[in-house]
Amino acid sequence: MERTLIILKPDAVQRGICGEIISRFEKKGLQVIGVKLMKIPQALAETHYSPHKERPFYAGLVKFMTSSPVVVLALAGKDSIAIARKMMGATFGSKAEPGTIRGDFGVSNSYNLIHGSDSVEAAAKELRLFFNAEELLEWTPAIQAWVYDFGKGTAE
Ligand code: D4T
Repeated sequence: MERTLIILKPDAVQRGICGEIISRFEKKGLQVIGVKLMKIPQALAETHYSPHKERPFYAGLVKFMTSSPVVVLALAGKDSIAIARKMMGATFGSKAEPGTIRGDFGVSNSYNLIHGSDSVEAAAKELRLFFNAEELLEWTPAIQAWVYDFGKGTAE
């Protein structure tokens, strides 16, 4: 199963909507294989957002992400990266479609509630940055056989 890194940003934690967001992923069928509350150290935030280093919003973004605790999730599922991104919605809360996490819960463009890895390479790198190997658990949900069709041997 593909893995992805999700960060419920400081605004999601402060607004008390982490449970609702995690619930959406659980109900969709994505499996939580890692979760923790943490305050992101400055150096980790800078590394994580280094692709945006030259962008005008970089300094504000790092300040925001280190300002208050976040909830970090590792999710697993077939095509979990694309599915989670679709559920998150467009980057800016003001533009995100209703039905998406950003569309339903926020209006701000910079306080946009959630981060999700955008590629297999980014997910692998980000999961390594935020979790030790032993913090990611291999487990089989009891409902797995009803979440996917395994009739042909693979998850469909
Ligand atoms: P992340 O990376 O947080 O999952 O968001 P996106 O993939 O949807 O968006 P992004 O990488 O382009 O932006 C990262 C992060 O920066 C904030 N941001 C972005 C901002 O404050 N001002 C801006 O103009 C942009 C483009 C929001 C998300």
